[in-house]
Amino acid sequence: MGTVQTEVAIIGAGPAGLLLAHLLAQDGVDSVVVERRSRAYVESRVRAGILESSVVELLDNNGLGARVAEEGQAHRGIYLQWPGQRHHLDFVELVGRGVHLYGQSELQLDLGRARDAGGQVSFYGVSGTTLHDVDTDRPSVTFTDADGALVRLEARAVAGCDGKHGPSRQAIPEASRSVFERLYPFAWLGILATVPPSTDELIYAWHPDGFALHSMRSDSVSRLYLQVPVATDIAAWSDERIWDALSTRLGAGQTGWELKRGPIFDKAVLPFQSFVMTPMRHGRLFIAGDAAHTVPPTGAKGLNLAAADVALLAPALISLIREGDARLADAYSETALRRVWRSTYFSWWMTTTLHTTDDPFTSELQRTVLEMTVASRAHSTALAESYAGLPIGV
Ligand code: FAS
Ligand code: PHB
Repeated sequence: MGTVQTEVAIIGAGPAGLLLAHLLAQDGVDSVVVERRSRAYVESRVRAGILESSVVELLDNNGLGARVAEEGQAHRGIYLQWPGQRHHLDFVELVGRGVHLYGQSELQLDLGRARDAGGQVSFYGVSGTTLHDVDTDRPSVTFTDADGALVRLEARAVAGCDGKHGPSRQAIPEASRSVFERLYPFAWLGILATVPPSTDELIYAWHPDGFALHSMRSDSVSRLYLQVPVATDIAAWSDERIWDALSTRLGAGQTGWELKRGPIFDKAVLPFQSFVMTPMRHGRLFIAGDAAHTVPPTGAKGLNLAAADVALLAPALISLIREGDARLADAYSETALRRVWRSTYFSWWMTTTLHTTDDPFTSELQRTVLEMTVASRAHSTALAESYAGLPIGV
């Protein structure tokens, strides 16, 4: 078995893992990233699209803001709608900040290029990732690399950034772990289509047939989602059926507005789940991103939470490894979880307010909440504050 030494072993080359690696490198702390998928696969995954302004600022402050500024789109707010009603919530007017539209796959490209420039070691296409001795100050990770060689990665700390299905969570003793979970009776069918968006900013639409969201990736590519039953088979949804459902749900009672259609080049069913695992730290193992928590995408929080976690974790690891000062590391889990639970609540609120059920009482409550939100500055400010996000570390 070959041995590799580093200061921080990072499991997972998603946004959490690569952004953590970049923030550590900014302070000269070495890391090795271990990823089970190929780099091409990781960079091609179609996922999130919205960045909170505090995340854009974090990227910009760390030399990663150029393409976000050039190719991203600054959005002042969103549209909330239900049949016959469409209301724009102007976050900049309400809370002084908006959001940025920038695809997660673009961010993955930026992070990968930054890591190349730093000349740091990453292992893609690994298997058998196993964590060892995380409750000592000499933890390690073993794995089989893409060439079939066994590798032991020795480190001062391990960052579990391995998403919803990774091994790092299990390295925390079951007796020490608490899991909080909420499943939903629906999912999203998401598409990417080569067609200019039919809106300038995102439309979140409640409709008796089901929720629909009109997002975008550029002036020529639209990203749209529609609520479907949880066990939906994508094969049952032809392009025409998808466009018909989106047109119905987004166009209901919107006189003079029509949804433009175009060739769909990507479609998938996305499961919904609220999940939080505590604590986010055990000994020298620190968990960040979807490895610790997943939220329904309705609140556009998943990627932003991952970034907020590692913005806290990087200085904690730097203090621990460089100065032997454990105070930030000891506070990491509690501090991160405050934002995790706020984002979990907001994602649950957006999801349960906008997704149709077959209960008439719930439908009346949902319409009432939407009417209150657009009519009351206090309610729309509360939504704006959560959607645009709070400063990191708050
Ligand atoms: P990630 O899951 O991105 O990365 C974890 C990495 O760890 C993966 O690359 C994985 O291959 C790797 N890994 C796992 N096990 C491993 C092992 N044993 N060894 C080595 N590596 C291992 N969020 C939004 O805000 N809006 C959206 O529209 C949205 N859509 C989504 C669609 C899908 C299909 C999914 C799954 C998520 C979506 N999300 C969305 C949430 C998503 O953006 C996550 O919040 C974000 O990717 C979190 O980043 P990471 O924590 O880095 O986890
Ligand atoms: C996206 O553009 O992929 C997106 C935007 C907002 C959401 C979810 C997904 O709430």
